[in-house]
Amino acid sequence: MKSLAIVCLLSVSLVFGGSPKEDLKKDANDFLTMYNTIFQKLATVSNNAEWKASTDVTDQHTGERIGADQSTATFTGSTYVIEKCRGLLKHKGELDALTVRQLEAILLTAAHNPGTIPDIVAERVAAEANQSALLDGFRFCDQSVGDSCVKLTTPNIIDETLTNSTDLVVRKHAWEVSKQTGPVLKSGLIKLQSLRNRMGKEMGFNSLFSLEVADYGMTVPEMMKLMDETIEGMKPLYQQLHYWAKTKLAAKFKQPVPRLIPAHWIGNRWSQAWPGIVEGVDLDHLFKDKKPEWIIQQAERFYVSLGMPSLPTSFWEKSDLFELPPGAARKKNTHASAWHIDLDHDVRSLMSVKPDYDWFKTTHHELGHIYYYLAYSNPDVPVVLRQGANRAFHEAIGDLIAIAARQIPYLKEIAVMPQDMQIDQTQWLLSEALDNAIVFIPWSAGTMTHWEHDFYEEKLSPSEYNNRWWMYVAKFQGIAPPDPRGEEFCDPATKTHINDDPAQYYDYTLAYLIKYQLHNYIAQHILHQDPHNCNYYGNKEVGKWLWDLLKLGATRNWREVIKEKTGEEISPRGMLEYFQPVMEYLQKENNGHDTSWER
Ligand code: X8Z
Ligand code: ZN
Repeated sequence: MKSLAIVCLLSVSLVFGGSPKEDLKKDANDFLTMYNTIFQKLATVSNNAEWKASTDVTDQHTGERIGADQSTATFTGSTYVIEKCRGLLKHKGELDALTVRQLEAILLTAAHNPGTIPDIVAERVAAEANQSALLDGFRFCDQSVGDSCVKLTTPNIIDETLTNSTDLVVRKHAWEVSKQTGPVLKSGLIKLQSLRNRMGKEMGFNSLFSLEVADYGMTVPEMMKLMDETIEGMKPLYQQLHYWAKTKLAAKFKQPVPRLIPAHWIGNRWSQAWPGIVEGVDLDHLFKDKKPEWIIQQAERFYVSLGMPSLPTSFWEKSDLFELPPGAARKKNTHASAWHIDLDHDVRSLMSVKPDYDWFKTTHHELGHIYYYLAYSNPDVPVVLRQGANRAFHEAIGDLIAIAARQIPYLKEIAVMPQDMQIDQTQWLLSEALDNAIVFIPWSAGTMTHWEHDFYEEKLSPSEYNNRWWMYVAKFQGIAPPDPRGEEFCDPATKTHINDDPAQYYDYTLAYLIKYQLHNYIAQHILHQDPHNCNYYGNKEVGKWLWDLLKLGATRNWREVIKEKTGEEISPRGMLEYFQPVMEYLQKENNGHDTSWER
C-alpha cells in the first residue's frame, strides 16, 4: 500500500510539476488572486452606484444600483466560486491560516447571493434597492391638509423637538411624525423577510439571522445567550436608571409617575438614548457656537493627534456631510454611514451634521470606521479580509474615541468647555449612562435583536409585527407608545437597520462591551489615568496600540485579538465597572424603592 501511495504521489507531481501540497497551495493562491482582483473591481462599481443611490435618490440611480449589485452578486455567488472554495477547504489542514480565512470569508459572502437560485438573488437585489430608495427618499410631513402636505420636516428637526420641547402635545406629534415611514415600508419588508430567508437557507443556514451570526463563528442560541446574559447583567443598573428617569420626567412634564415611560417623553425616536434628563449637564450647549465643519474637523484632529494620518483629500471632496433643508430638491439618506468605496483609500462619509452633541458623537463614530478602512487597506491584508476583526469591532472603534472625546480634561484642553467650569463627576457619568451607554443595551440586545430573531428565525407573521415589537419594547426597555399601535403601523420598519442592515443589530451591543473593555485598558495600562477622567488627546502610544489592532483587518480570529489586546474575553464586566459609581448614586437617590416596572 505504502509503495503504491508513493507511486501515486510521484505521478501527481509529474503532472503538476510540484508536490501535491505545493500544487494545492498554488491552486488556492491563483484562485484567491483572481477572486480578490475581480471582487475589488466589482465592489468599487457597486459601492459607487450605491453611494449615488443613497446621496441622490432617483429612479435612475436606483436602477443603476440594481444593475451594479446584480453583477457583483453574480460573481460572488457563482457556483464556480462556491465549489472552488468548498473543494479547497476540504484540505483545510494543509493550507495556511490566512488562506483558510479568505476562503471562509468568500463562502459567507457567497451565501448572501447563491448562484444556485439566481432568480431569488435578482429579486432580492431589486427589493433591497427599492426598500432603500423608499426609506432614503422619504419626506416626513409635519402638517397636511386633506391629502396634501403643507409643511415638511426632517429627522434632525424631529430629534431637536424630542430633545428640547417641554410641551407633551408637540412632542407626541413629533414622535408620531417620525413613525410615518412604517406603513410605507411594510410591504417591502414582508417581501424581504422571505427573500432574505430563502437566500440564507440555500447554503444551509436556518434563516438570514443565522447566516449573519455565523460571521462571529457563533450559533444563534450562543448569540442569543450572550445577549440575554448582557441584558441580565445590566438590569439592576438599568432599572435604577429607569425609575430615576421616569420620576424626573414626570416632574418635568407635570404628570403622575407612570409604570412604563411613554415613548414621546424621551429625546430619541426609539428610546435608544435618553439625552437631556440630567440637570446641569447640557452637552448640546457646548457646541452651539460651532460650525458643522468644525465638528468633523475636530474629530479628525483627535485621530491625527494619536499619530494617525490626515484624512485623504478625496474624503473631503467626495463625502456628503451636511444636512439638507426640508423640501430640498435632492433627497438623501439621513442616517450616518461610512463607506469604503474601492476597498483601498477612497473613503467617504454620508452624514447630516449639525452642531450638537449627538452629531459630535456620531462624527467620531463614523471617522472610526474610516480610520479602520485606512488602516487595513495595506498589502498585508487581502481584499476580502479588509473588514473589522469582526463587525462589532468596526462599530466599537469610533465609539471608543467618542468616549475619549467626552472626557472633561479633553473638552477643557480644546476649549469647548471653560477651564474653570465645575463639573459634578457623578452627574456627568449619569448622563453618559443615559445618553450613550446603559440604556442602549435593552434596546439593542433586547428589542432589536429579539424582534429580528423572531422576524427571521420564526418567520414572524405580518399580522404580528407591531404587536411583537411593542411587547419587546415594554419587556426590555420599560417603554410604551403614547397610544396603542395596531398593525396598520409598522414601527420596527422606522428603524433604518431593519431595512438596510438586517439581522446585525447585536453588533452594536457587542461593540458597547468591547469599547468599554478597550477604554478601561487604555486608561489603566497606557495612560495610567482614571477611566472617568482621562485624556487620550495627543497620546501617540495610545494611537500606536490602536493602529496595531486596526491594521490587522480580519486576518486574525477576533477572540484571540480581544484577549491579546485587553487580557480578557468579551464581557459586560468593563462596562459595569465603569458605571459602578452611577449604581451607588442611584441606589441612594431611589431610596430603596422597588424600581421594577414589570408588575
Ligand atoms: O447606525 C449607527 C451608526 C452608523 S453604523 C450611526 N449606530 C446605531 C444607530 O444609530 O442605531 C450607532 C449606534 C447605534
Ligand atoms: Zn457604525
